[in-house]
Amino acid sequence: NLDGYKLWLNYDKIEDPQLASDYSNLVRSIYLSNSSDILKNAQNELGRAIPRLLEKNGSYTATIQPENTLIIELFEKLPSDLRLQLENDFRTTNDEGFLIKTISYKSNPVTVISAKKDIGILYGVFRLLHLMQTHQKLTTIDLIDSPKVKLRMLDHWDNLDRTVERGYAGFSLWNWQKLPGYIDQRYIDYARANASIGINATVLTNVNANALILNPMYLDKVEALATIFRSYGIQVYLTARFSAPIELGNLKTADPLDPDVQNWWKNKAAEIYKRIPDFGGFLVKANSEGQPGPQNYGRNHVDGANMMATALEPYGGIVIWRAFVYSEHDDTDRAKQAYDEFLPYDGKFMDNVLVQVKNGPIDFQPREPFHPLFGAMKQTPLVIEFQITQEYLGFSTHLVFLPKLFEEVLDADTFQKGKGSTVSKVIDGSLYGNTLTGMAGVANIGTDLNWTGHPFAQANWYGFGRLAWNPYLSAETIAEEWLKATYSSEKAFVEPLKKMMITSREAVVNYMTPLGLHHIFDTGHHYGPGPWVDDLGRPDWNPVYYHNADYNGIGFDRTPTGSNATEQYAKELETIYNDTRKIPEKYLLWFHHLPWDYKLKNGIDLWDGLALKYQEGVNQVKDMITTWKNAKPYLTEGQFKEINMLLQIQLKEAEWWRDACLLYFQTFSQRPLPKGVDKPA
Ligand code: GCW
Repeated sequence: NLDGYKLWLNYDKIEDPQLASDYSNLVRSIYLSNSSDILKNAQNELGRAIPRLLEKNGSYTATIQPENTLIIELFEKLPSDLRLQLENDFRTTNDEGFLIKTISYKSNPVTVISAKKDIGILYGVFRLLHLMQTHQKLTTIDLIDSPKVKLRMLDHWDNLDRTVERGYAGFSLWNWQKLPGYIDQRYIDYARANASIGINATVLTNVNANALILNPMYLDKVEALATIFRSYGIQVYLTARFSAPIELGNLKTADPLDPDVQNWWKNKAAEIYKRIPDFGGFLVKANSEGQPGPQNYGRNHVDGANMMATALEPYGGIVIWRAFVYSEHDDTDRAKQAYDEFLPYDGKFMDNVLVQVKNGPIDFQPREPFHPLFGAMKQTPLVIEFQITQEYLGFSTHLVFLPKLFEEVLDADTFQKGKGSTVSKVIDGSLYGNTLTGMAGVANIGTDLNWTGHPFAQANWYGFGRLAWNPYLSAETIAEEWLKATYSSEKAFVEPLKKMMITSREAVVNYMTPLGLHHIFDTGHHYGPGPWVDDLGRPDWNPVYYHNADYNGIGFDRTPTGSNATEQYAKELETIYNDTRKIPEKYLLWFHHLPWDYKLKNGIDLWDGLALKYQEGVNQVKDMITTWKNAKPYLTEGQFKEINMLLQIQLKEAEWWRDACLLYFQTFSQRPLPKGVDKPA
């Protein structure tokens, strides 16, 4: 099925005669300056889209004319009477923002796409095309939009041998062997897709990758990719292995306070910027899961990050330092360790350092409360790291719409500066007034024909980009945009499918880890259930560490009688989380160890409630299958079949999760399954 290759940039023919005629009028006479690579790409995109949407070419004028129906030009280059009309709107747009507006020029109505910089024009053109392919009325339009977050970044976990850590969509896109000479069309289409949703940064390599990427041979290849991506407004970043000065530079140490080490990084930065003047900087995983770091030399994260930041600073580069740390030598609750370790460093990092924090305190689970560092770390810009690839959410086999998860985290109130101190406000910088802001998503992209393995996983890439642009968008809006752009704008198709996508996140929580359970996945691959696993080398990797099921009950006590992780949250939340009567039940077993006969809010026993949640997850997948079958008239045979097969697997595996977890937990609860829960096969 080749359909999926074009992602949400299908540009299917507009069948509605009224819309087709309106849009044809709009592109009857276009002015678009193409004085830069970015603007040329804007023109290329129009050239690609208009003939498909309208079965005719747009016609262009060489200069701005009174007869123009669409004028696409930088604000400062617009004729003065247009500028005057738009001046006010430009007070609120930032350097990457744009406007699309119908105004009048020499007594004729004209639609103007304008921006302060070329990249805004490209974003505006993509938005106009999106509005067309999702059948919006455009006879008069008044749209101003600017991204709220500066770094909108994909983190690839791609190794140089083209395997992708936690990648379920084939191999890495980056063909290192053929680069730099051979430019795969895929690089361009990847950049187009990203630019269409506003992604402006990409980390090409895995945080666990070796140091080789920093060798000149590879830097030549990175340069070739950076050249393409630059023409779509995307900056390239690399992961930097902390021990690179030893591995590549033959130094005896990588101690960040050693002058030779500092010089090595300075020279490396100079070498990179000579090739790639707009190089973004380094993403670093240090002293985490066995990666080398400053602690190997008795130094700390601040020493390490600032040493690299010093090397990059002359060129405007930045360091993104990950806070995903937890140690097997520390028997503190794993959920507490990153906060304990990083909070004391607040205010000590250089201005060009950002700390990247995963959305939750454990590890990309189907549901976690937000990471307590958000809001607490007040003087350090934090990048939130989401995982778009579905390591703990059924790989590319299960349909799970992640923007619902992202939205839940972004909307969460940290209370760290009073009520309304949401994670979004931490991330967009509005809470503490920082200007360097970022959102990162671990990419789910690979060489599969449809890029993401599961066709609906494209929606997670799309949705991540949209939320990075505007963290206040709703998951519903995003689902609707994506469905319309990817499949069909028919209401009878969109409405039920939207509902299915929104439910899909709760479904996976229900059939994998309901009521706050977490990390009960089988070892290593993290695909199926493994709540019984208790014999791994590191106790903090054993599922039993997280669910603590015994004859008395189940759950992780993170209240003052247990690990007291709740103290890392603001008082308002600490009180709620500590209190079984106040805590939202979706977090119940994350924070509490409770007896099997504990009474849930609906009056039933915990054991029964848990079992019914597992069943609910299975039932929700059955409903998804029905919704998909009903959508058949709007789909090609290939589209229908592909997802139907995947949903059938998802159902089987939802049942597997339910049966495995309930049979295992039942050995402790020693209670029968309640009415309504299917007997295990
Ligand atoms: O959850 C773990 C993953 C690792 C990953 C690590 C991290 C890149 O299982 O595969 O390594 O998180 O985020 O560093």
